[in-house]
Amino acid sequence: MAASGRPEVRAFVGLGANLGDAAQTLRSALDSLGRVAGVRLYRSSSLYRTSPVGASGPDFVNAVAEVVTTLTAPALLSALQAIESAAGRERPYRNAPRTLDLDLLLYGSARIDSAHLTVPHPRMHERAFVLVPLAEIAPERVPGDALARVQAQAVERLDPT
Ligand code: PH2
Ligand code: MG
Ligand code: MG
Repeated sequence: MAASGRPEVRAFVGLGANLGDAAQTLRSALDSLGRVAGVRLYRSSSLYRTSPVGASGPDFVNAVAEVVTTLTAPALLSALQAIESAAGRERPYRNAPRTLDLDLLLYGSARIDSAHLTVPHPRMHERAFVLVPLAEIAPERVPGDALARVQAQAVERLDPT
């Protein structure tokens, strides 16, 4: 139990960007995430260059972060959307190229199906750009055969700079 009286929950956030200086945007988003009241950045994966999946435009940079939070899942989602907006995120059409996308992948072991939020993220197990960084930091959260099923999707780990 944290000082807020709410239990601490481990949540995983997927980060992606394919407009502007995507790597720098992701580093800055990780920093912003750790500064949200009620959120502690526990660990983050390497950055990966990935081919767009079901989307057009330039390659993406993706990563996954694990946070420990006393926020509810909807409150954490709002915080993620505020960070997206601050990075200049616009939504002209579905899967449009984006300056920053922050997706709530997992919230403890919760299953959530509301109008605004579905957790676990409904498409995460089809996406190497989520599973490869997630497996780097939390292999126990990736089902055994999941990585093999997405191995055709191009994912390249970027050197730390
Ligand atoms: N995000 C999408 C759709 N396709 N492809 C890659 N490589 N990385 C993404 O973050 C991504 C995507 C929708 O959010
Ligand atoms: Mg997304
Ligand atoms: Mg999103």
